[in-house]
Amino acid sequence: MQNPISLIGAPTDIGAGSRGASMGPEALRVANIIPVLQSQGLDVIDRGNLSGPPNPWLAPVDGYRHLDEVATWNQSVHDAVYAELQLDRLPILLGGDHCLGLGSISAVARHCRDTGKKLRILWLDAHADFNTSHLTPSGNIHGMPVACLCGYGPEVLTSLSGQVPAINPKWVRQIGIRSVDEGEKRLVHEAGLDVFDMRFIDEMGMRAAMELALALVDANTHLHVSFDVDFLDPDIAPGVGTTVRGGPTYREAQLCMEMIADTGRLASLDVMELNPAFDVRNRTAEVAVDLIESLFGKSTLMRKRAR
Ligand code: Z70
Ligand code: MN
Ligand code: MN
Ligand code: MN
Repeated sequence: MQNPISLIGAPTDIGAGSRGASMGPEALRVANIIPVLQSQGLDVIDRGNLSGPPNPWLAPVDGYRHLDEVATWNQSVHDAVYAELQLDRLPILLGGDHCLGLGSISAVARHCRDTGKKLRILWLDAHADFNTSHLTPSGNIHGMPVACLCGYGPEVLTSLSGQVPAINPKWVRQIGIRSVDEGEKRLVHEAGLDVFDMRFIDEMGMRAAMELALALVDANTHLHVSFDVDFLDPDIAPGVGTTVRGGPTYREAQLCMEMIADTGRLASLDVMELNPAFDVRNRTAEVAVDLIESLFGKSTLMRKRAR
């Protein structure tokens, strides 16, 4: 039933504000991502790592750091993810910083256009990643991929899917958000993103948030999950470049993943921003792999499909 899985490593920190996310793919492999997926009965191929330009670690130019290198990496991610989708495989992008969500989701958007699927994107993150070159406090492009997907950004980044905008903001559900810059807030509101921030999760619970976020997922839906590991509370996930206090607990994150698994519609995944340079004995990678196991259907007991 389940499409076979292809792991694609993208070892770069080209869009990030600190170095080290380039080591994320190997840390996830060391944390046994392949055997864990296989233990769920999945067919898994590791395609190895993509290659691309090194990180020159320069200051921003016109509001962007490393725009050319970011564009090159994203083109390569787009091509690799699109190739797997065309083979009816389920791509898992092992990041790498979150600027690469742009290439990954651009490929997914192109594939959904090809196949007439309805695209829904769950963006699990502490951050909205909805900055533009005018709004950004940092110039780091990992703070911009959702905006670029929605058509706010430089042509070299907005046009990767072959159509601008690549996606409609109404297709996005953001979960776990708790750090949004001032100008970014206005643009999130203006674009009409559906945001289940930590205030919502505190008040209503993860279950209500996920029920609403998944409400319109149906049999014709391609569900993409873009998992920024800084979504998680820093107590359980210190190994990221930008920790933000007050994220989902281990149990809340497990429930989030289990409810996504219950839809049976997960068709592509990004695992981003894991930074082994900030981690403690690869613990964050192990937590991420635990959660991915739930995302692919591990549950404590046999359960009836919820939908
Ligand atoms: C801030 C910016 C960001 C991830 C930090 C931070 C963005 N909004 N994203 N870490 N993953 O610089 O744009
Ligand atoms: Mn398909
Ligand atoms: Mn992010
Ligand atoms: Mn983030």
